[in-house]
Amino acid sequence: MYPFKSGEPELRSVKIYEKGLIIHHWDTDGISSAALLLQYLRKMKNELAIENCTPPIGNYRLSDDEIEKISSKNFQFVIIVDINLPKNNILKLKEYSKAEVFYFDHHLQEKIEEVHHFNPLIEGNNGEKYPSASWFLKCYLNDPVTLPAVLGAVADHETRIKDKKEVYRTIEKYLEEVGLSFNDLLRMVELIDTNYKVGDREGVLKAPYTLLENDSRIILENPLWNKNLEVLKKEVEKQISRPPTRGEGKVLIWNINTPYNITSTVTRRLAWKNNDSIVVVINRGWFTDRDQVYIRSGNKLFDSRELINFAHGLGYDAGGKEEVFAAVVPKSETEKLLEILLRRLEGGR
Ligand SMILES: [Mn+2]
Repeated sequence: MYPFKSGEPELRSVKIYEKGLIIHHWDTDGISSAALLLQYLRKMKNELAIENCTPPIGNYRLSDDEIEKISSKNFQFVIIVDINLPKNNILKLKEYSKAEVFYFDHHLQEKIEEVHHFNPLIEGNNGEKYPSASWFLKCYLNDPVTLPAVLGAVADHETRIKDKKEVYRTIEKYLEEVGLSFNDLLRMVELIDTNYKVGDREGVLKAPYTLLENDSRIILENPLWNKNLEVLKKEVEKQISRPPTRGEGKVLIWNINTPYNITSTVTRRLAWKNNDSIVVVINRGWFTDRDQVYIRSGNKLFDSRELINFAHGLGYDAGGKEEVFAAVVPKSETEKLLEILLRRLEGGR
């Protein structure tokens, strides 16, 4: 259980209100976390009016327009979950909406004192025990292990969740009890994530309500999500079967133009196929005004931390993981950034 200060989840204090908003990430962990919050709030006070929203897919900040739109609806409380919004963005939301703001996350971030900020990593807890926002919420709300809690954890780590021994043991026990396999979980995550990958923001917003049913069949047999998955799989296969735009040397480049948010998947698959190279994928088709630049190597041929910091230093919006670099670049600057990155990856400075 998450160590509470007072013995009761502080979130309970929203009981005095009538109207609230949940802002969540568009991926399975965000959707699962929203489902857990909805479930908790409904159970606590049936008459609460709760809405949910997600930033435009691919944007890790709320625009001024969105903040204004939210503010015009007079929410008394806002819960942000699983999305690492910039601090000034959250403070602006608080100031304009005049709502009480709760923020639950498990990303590395600085503590925001001006809102009710809950993040086990900031409090010095072991990240191993809180692999996802959904898992953290399960602990925070003192919930039993449910499908949304499990799905968020599997979504954020895929098969690597098996390395987190304590959590994985709990998941295995859950699977045995409900008669599901780990592959079923992976399949559910894949299906739920189709919503954002095809760019269906409405679908993302409806998904927490589907998860609230706590029924794996409703997820596995969802006709729309299965259709999405078929379309996405075909598109990924199509993109990875094309030859690179630049195929010589240590760095291979693919210029793609797909309207789907599959750049990460395409880059991963290409990196698996080209183990001895650094793979660069530029997708020109997801945003109208910006390009996605992904770099990945299956063999640790570059230091992504270093590259991310370098891009930040140049003022670019970049992030990633151990073996992945991801950036979103205004179209007019893509070529310039690519040139700089390539020089770095190829060894020159
Ligand atoms: Mn997450």
